[in-house]
Amino acid sequence: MEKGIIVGVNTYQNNDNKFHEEIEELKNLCLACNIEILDCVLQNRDSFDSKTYVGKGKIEEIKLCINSLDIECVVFNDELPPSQISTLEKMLEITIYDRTFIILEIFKRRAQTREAQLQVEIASLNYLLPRLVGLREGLSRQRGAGGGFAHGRGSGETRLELDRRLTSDKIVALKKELVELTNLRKQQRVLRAKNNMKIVSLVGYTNSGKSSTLNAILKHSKGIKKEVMEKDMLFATLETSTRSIITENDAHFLLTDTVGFVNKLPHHLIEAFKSTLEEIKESDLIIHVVDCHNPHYEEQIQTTNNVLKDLGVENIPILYAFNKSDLYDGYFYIPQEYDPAITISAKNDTNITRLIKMITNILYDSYEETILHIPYNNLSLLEEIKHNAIDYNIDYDNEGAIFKGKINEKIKSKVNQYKK
Ligand SMILES: Nc1nc2c(ncn2[C@@H]2O[C@H](COP(=O)(O)OP(=O)(O)OP(=O)(O)O)[C@@H](O)[C@H]2O)c(=O)[nH]1
Ligand SMILES: [Mg+2]
Repeated sequence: MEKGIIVGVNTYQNNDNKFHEEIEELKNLCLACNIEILDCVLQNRDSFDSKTYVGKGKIEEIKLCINSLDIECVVFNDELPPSQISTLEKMLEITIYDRTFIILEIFKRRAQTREAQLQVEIASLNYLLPRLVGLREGLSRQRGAGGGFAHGRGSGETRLELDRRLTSDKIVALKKELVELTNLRKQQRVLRAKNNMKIVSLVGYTNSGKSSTLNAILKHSKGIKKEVMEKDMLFATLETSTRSIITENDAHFLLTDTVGFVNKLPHHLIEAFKSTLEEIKESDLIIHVVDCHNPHYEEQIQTTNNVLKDLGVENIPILYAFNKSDLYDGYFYIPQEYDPAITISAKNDTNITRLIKMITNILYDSYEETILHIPYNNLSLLEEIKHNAIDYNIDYDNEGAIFKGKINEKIKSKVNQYKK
């Protein structure tokens, strides 16, 4: 483990809570990168110092801290512009990381599929591009091998220009490869649309239980039950996975698990993950999973909603699922502004059938309760009706089939003459 300290500036005038939550979260993000945080140097200010992020006095405090605790790196709670990084590295003579770098590093370690790897690499290179000054030993920073931003400083301007060009070229090449993969996704989406398939996306703060909720719903599905990974770690899910869900009453939808969001999610990451997150925009319904046991759940909801806004997600119904109710002491009252909403425990299977019922009610809102009498000479129509219906049962009499259930707009016009 590398030994580090965190430096943070609280610019939220009236919100100490939010700031301290961010610092706690950064500690966990650092742990996920094998950095153990031994101390924090924090400061309240209206804005960041343009040269040194914190005030001059604080720089001395950081130096003392570095020396007394044998610190190897300093992690800043915000994304630092390139000029601040080089100033701070000169002043402190130590490896410097910022929040964005740490998050990118975690994503890099977790990315499994080619698509996720490409997205993370594009985001990292875009982040590095303006920070190339001093990065001489290749583009990927070697941790523990003098990997700070300014190490190896001293080569000429021409080398820097070359590095910049090589990095830009690499970004272009990676983007091209990503577009090819994304096109495949698009084709799959077109196919789904043709099949009139409903799409539901699970979104929410990292570690809130999105993947667990998908698995819990899957247990009640009549379809194939291939579970997704759930784990107590930040950003366990980096790739979207989709499962087909068939409910007890034959409602059918596709359920998609997505990457979790976090405070100050780097802009470059959102950009790079846009193609994957694009799917959220095409959903018929979003399930916003919230960890109601987390004391900062309301801020996490806000952060998630802000990222959704950044992605251009609008006019899609949102159903709030307040998860981990089993951990909550007593009864969890859902604040009024979150509506429709439900408390669930993905772990204990509490309220999952009710959640599924709410999902299908919203998805199939426009479906109409109908009774039809289909003659035996037109039974092929019955097959088509079944594909466009939910909650149905079929009986037979002397003349044909009696269908009772809910049907969609598409089939309604075709069956008018058979209405009872
Ligand atoms: N007690 C309790 N723990 C839960 C519940 N749901 C999920 N968890 C735990 O919370 C942790 C995170 O769950 P995930 O389902 O991986 O969370 P996620 O939202 O998919 O997280 P990321 O993919 O990292 O964004 C795991 O350790 C789960 O076992 C629940 O209802 N109750
Ligand atoms: Mg997950």
